[in-house]
Amino acid sequence: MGNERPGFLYSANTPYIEGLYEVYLESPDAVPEAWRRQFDAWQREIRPGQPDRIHSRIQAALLHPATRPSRTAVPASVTDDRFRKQVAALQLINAYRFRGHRAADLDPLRQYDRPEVPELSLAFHGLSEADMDTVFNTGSLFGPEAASLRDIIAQLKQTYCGSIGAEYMHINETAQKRWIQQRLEPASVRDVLSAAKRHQVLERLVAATALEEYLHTKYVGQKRFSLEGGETLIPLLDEIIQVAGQSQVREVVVGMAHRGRLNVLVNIVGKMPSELFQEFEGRKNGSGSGDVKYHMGYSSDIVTDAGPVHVTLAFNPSHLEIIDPVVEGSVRARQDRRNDVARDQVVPVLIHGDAAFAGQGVVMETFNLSQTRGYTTGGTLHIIVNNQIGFTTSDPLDSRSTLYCTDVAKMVQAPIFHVNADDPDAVVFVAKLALDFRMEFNKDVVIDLVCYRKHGHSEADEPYATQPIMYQRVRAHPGIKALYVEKLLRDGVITDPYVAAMTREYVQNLENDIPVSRTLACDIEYRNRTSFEPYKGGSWRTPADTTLPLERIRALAARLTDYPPHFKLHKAVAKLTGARREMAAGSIPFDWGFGETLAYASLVDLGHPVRLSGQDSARGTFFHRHAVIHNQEDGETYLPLRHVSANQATFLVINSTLSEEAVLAFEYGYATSEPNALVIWEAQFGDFANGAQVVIDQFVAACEAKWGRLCGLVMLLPHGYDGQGPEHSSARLERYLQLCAEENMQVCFPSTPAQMFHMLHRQVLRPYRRPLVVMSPKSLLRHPLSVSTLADITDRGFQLVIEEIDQIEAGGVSRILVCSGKVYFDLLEARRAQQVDDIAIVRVEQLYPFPREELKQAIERYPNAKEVVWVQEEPRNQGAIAYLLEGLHLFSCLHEPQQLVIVARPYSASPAVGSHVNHVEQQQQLVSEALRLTRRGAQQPQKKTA
Ligand SMILES: Cc1ncc(C[n+]2csc(CCOP(=O)(O)OP(=O)(O)O)c2C)c(N)n1
Repeated sequence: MGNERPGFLYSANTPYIEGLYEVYLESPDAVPEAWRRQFDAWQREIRPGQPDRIHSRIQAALLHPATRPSRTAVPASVTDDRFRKQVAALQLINAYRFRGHRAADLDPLRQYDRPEVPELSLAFHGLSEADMDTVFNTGSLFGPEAASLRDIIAQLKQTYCGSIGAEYMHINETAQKRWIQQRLEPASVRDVLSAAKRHQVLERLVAATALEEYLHTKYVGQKRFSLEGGETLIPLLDEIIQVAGQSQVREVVVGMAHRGRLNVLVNIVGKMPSELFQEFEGRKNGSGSGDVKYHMGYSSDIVTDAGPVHVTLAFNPSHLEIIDPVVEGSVRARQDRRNDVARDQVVPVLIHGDAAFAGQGVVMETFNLSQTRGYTTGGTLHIIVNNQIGFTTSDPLDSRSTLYCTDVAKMVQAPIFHVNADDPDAVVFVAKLALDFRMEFNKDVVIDLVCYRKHGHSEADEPYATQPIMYQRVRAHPGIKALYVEKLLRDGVITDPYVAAMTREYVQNLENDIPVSRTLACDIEYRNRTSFEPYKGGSWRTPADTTLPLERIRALAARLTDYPPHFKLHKAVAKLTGARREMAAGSIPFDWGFGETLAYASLVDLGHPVRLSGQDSARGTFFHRHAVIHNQEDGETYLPLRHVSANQATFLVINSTLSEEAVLAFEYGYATSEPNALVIWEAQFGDFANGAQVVIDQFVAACEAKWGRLCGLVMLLPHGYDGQGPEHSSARLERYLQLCAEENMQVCFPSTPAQMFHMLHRQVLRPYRRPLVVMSPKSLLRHPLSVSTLADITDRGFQLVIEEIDQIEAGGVSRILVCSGKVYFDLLEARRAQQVDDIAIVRVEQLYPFPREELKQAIERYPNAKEVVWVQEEPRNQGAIAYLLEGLHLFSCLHEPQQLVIVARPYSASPAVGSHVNHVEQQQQLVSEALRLTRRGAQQPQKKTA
């Protein structure tokens, strides 16, 4: 900025500068010459089509070496008193925009005195009582109008320090800030709701209150996690759905935890009262082992002025906040199905508790997904039911380190509207404002509904023991409905008998089992809905033809190895592309990357979308996939899988954020909403999936049993004892196998590229949807023996068990090795090297559901085998062995007098040794033991080679 830089550009003056900038935008001549030139210069730097980053420029300017702390917020160089006061008035207006929320009337319990906020005082800006009747230019507060300082302050207090505390000045984009400002200012204009609207609000408030009271007296002491103290949530949600309908939103997907869930289910989503009562009475039947009533999901079509909106309340496990990314994934799938590129037809709404929102890391992970290409849903509406108490008993002082429970949302510059739940008019205003913001800017937005909790954490809990003072105030609180009724009576909007009749009618409806939500639509078309009907009858044994004729392989391969002529490929990628051409021609064997890529190509060609995400997934962590080709000259990218055929389905590969929990949950949510697609999450190394353990336990393994939801998600977990140390060797196969029951998922350990091809093909082509957990390889990606032929793709499908491949005389076999995955090749190589001819090797490619028949048959081929040996690379306390023994899977395949022998690494606390030399020794010992090389007196394999 050189010499022209105004002399008072100090950090303490940020509000001043921003205020001045606001004035400049409205009327450039109203600001001093030096500033006008400065702002003109900044404006010129804005590139067409780019957002106005003037705020960043101010911040950057403040970091200039010349920056030094100012003693006063008012620039010293401004000498003219009249002008100085005008600037001070603008500065004060801006201070309310920045800091007014600190003095807002947000707490229904009025537990603390509202803080003195220095920036909101006259003195802070060099003003005094004597200036109260002076008339000032107000920037945009009153439009172009000037006003007295007294009127300005009155308006500011009403706008920023009433029932709404707005935090939005942290947003960089000027357009967004100005949009919010124009909606908030001045409050005297915005705070007018029609009588009809207030009737509606009252009606929903009566519903929310009456339901809780009804359940409280009918089901005494039963847990329901009452909404009392925060009943305004119901009119808030009602408004959101109505506004959504008017904005042409066709689906709203809601994720929420326990608090107030039953109320939302009945009063918003239209669950039949009788269904809820049956659950309270423990009479509800259903398939699977089920879940408690406050975790169940529901959906319906709600009538709005502009057509029906499909509202889904997602099922929910107890683990707080983990539903957030699941809902986001589900929304993304619904948007994709509708080809909703603007992301305006389906909107996610997430309802949080204050402690959970501040405390759970997955909230941050989900925010971090919100604007990324592969995961954005065009903005989420977050609602915090902030009852000002965290956990069962704890104070905010113990449950967070931030001022507000919502501060994490600032990481994506979401506007945050704190609102007092005792003021339903303000809540409804904020509901519309927030949804309109989301629709306008496709960004996240937060409503912090500040309320209280009438009972303990649950109804069986005693809150006075730990919160005596808070609960004295709770006891003295008349209730939100009572306050609102009082207000409406005062305003002459209603009469007493009207409310009594409304309440009576609501209770009668409950008792007569009439839906008590808004009107439900029953005759809308289902074109854009997910249907799992086609997948319900099948079993994992339902056959599917996963083979591919030679001409299809060749046609697909031609597309996969094609790229724009001007593309200069990286050497390694060019080599790989050439090799893939040869593989398709049958001149060299198939490798892993090609088998996998061919499966994707075939699926998109058949109309099944493919979505693959994970860290580095586009290239492949181990450099084998290269689904995205990069032109080495200009960085341009090309995805051959998007050019397979004219009417193909979409192929999306995403290099994910560095998250396991939120990303896996997102993909889970996507897969539960899009059964037609192949949805894959890939861990960078399999063990990193333990960062997503909640998702695996709560959703992948148990979702169907708890909530009856099917899901065809695939998890690719690189697993293999390759000597890379304890952190990268094991995908913890044992943990997945321990979670297996009731055919809830499939666990596979494919050993060849063709097996990978058929397994992925089968996952989509079978009319059957269950999660598929895959121990995927690292070293096998380039292993010379882990290859396939064209015939393996054209002639046979996925083999649950692969029998002996060498010419071994069956009658002479005395020992059968049974194994899975990469160790097979070590065994095979050693057996060939040692010319062992009395040991057969059989591979189990699917561990769950266990293919007993197939393995039994394979074992029966060797009538003289006395021993069946399970060989695994994992330590004895890990891998598949415990599962195989416990489930008698191996025993049931033996026949008298066969013995079962186990060969594994020794028991170990850690998955693998750190030293490569130790690893090699262990591996050789394992192989030798399995092949009885030591007992035979044969030399160790490496010695022989030497
Ligand atoms: C991940 C997780 N940790 C702990 C719990 C146990 N728990 C259930 S509710 C709750 C308190 C939640 O407080 P808040 O988020 O403020 O919601 P509120 O119950 O007050 O509405 C806790 C700790 C849980 N359900 N999930």
